[in-house]
Amino acid sequence: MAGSNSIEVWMTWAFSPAISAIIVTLLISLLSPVIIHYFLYRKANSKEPPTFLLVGPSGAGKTSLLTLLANGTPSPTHTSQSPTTALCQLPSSAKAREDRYRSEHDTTSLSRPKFLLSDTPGHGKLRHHATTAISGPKAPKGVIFVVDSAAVSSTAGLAETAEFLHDILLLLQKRHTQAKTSKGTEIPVLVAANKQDVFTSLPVNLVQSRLEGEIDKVRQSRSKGLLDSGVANEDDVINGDEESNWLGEYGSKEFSFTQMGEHGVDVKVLGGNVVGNDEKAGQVGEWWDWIGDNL
Ligand SMILES: Nc1nc2c(ncn2[C@@H]2O[C@H](COP(=O)(O)OP(=O)(O)OP(=O)(O)O)[C@@H](O)[C@H]2O)c(=O)[nH]1
Ligand SMILES: [Mg+2]
Repeated sequence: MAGSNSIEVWMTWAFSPAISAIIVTLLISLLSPVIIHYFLYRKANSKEPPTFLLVGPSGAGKTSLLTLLANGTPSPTHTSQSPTTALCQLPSSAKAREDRYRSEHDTTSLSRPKFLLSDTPGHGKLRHHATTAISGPKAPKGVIFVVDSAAVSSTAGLAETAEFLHDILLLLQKRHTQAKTSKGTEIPVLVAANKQDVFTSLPVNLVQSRLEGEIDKVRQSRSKGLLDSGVANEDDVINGDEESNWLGEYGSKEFSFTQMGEHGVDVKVLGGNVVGNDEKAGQVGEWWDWIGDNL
């Protein structure tokens, strides 16, 4: 009874024209947006920056790219033995996703968001670092698969690169199809056709078509291998096991990166070079734009 009485007294006072009630109401209405903004802003700020993952065969230029994006200049590198992470910031030359509708003449400063770039070793025996980072609980914001555009002109180099890329794309595809909701499972992939400065390097469109052709061979031989080894049988085909191990559009004759869109993996192939001769050094503008688009 005493409780309801005191509420009644309080309500009577709150709705009365008393000056103290008006001041308190005014203070509440003025301060509450400020307080809500403060809490929301603090929450947004305390979030860890998103992570982009660098993967690709050994010698493709992942560590060189990491040092260039983090420090502005590429440093000399050695074959990586363990993963490393660096904090990077989008340069003002690249527009972040949130700034994409800004007018060219808008002079207020761009947001220049920060992100983490995580380098993984490309050596065959150390690729579990890359695969666990992709299939682990905390998904990366995007994957940058670095390719040596000169190495893919040789049969062996092309086969190694395509096989690794096939496995990475299949992991991402499985992550997407096995997820209960599609939220956070659409991980875009940038195939960074690096070393465009090298005389023997293939142009970007050729890097793309050769990789697509070779990935097609990999998925054919993997599916044949499953059937031949007895791991998969006719029942598996019916149950969809074979289908879930097939990259891209199931049963399609030719593989293309666009098929990955259906599986929540947007693949872009863009060229550049981390190091090179003086006037062409550090041509990574298209890659920065891709990072900005996906931040
Ligand atoms: N010409 C040229 N050389 C490059 C370019 N990018 C990287 N390199 C060279 O390629 C070599 C290998 O680069 P790394 O960055 O160590 O390669 P990585 O992908 O980290 O290799 P792992 O750590 O073994 O997986 C280095 O000698 C780089 O200087 C480029 O754009 N052009
Ligand atoms: Mg390295």
